[in-house]
Amino acid sequence: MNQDYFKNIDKIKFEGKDSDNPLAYKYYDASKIVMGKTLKDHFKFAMAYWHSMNDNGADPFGRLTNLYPWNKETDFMQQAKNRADAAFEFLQKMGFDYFCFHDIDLIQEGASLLETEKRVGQIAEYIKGKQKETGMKVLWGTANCFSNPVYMNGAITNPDFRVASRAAAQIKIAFDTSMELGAENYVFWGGREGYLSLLNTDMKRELDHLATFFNKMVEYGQKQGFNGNFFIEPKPAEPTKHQYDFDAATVVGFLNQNGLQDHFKLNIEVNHATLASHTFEHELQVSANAGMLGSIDANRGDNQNGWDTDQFSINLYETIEAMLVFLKSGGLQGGGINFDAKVRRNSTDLEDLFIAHIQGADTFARGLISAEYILTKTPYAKMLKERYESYDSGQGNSFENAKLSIEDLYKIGINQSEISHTSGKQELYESILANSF
Ligand code: XUL
Ligand code: CO
Repeated sequence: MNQDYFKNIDKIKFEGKDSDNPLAYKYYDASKIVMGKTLKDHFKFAMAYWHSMNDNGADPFGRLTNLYPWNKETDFMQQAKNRADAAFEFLQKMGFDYFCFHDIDLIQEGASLLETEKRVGQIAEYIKGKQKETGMKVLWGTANCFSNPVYMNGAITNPDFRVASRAAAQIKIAFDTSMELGAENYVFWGGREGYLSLLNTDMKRELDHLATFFNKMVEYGQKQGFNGNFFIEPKPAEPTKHQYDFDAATVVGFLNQNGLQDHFKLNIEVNHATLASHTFEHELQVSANAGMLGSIDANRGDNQNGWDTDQFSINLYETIEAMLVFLKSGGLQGGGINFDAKVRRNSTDLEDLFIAHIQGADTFARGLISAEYILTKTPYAKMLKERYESYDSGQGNSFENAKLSIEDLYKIGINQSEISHTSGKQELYESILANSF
């Protein structure tokens, strides 16, 4: 049954910055070329199934405020089909080509894992049919190994092997389903992989289990002919007090230490970066430094709140700084921009979903266009290059190429008298940024 859930909303068009139509793109012109590539190809915008199709406004203090029409159906299979219909209608109207999902976003979890496997398999068939009709693709799939109470002590890092093996089985099902739907990537977000108290935790053993499991997933993916990327999505805490995939640097270290560096990349989420006391651009840069900048979960936090508010992106300054890193490091490896964001509990109109995603897409488009402007039309790149020019030739260059010993450095350094100050020009860099849009 193909209902028209958003019948009052037409396909969202690009109308330009002077438009006052909230249901039109002001900056996201999909075919616009920036740095030699269309905005559509740079971004690969994706809808997050769990927020946009499943969220109902419930929070830890209050019941749901907004049961979407496709979720009102009580028969779980019909509900899942209605939800898929709504998802595909939404994607087509937004002009997005991709979605991301957890296994149990697609359909209500069964009483046993076996029952869940059956249900997920059935709805995947239905979704595959809709993909054939519309050309919609999966940016990444994942397993929800954090909602079911069985994971209260962790999933793969659970002290009890019975739970760890259940998590492994659930991940295999989610991975197989993702492959079935042609997913370009597969994500691991370890919301319950970590500890609440170190007193009752053998951290080394748990981390070794995680590494062993990831290595087995690499083997399994190869055996199945998976051509995509595995991504780890760092987050320091929430729901677990301390999560093992704390931030990008921690994850890069873990991957390198366990021989996983050639098979994994990172999925960086804005609000996870800020929870780790970093900026979004810092986390992108750390990933890019390691050659592991895979994908982005786009949202923003709230300056007054210390938790994951998952709000849609509107922070232009933050996005421009991020897009500078994005362009300088050659974009994303295999991934895209997934709006891991939800409308507020009191945003209860269906059009709010559209307005939120439009603003998110416009913010990224505007950020990228401004970053291109900064890199090509302002002194920015030259200023940055000149800041390091003492390493471009002479002794600085010898040091950079590891040709100077500590004794050599001593001889050079001991004679550096009266080093004049060189301004860092931070305010000038900031004014370039502030005048770029
Ligand atoms: C949680 C989060 C997840 C992952 C996928 O903070 O970001 O939704 O993106 O499990
Ligand atoms: Co996320």
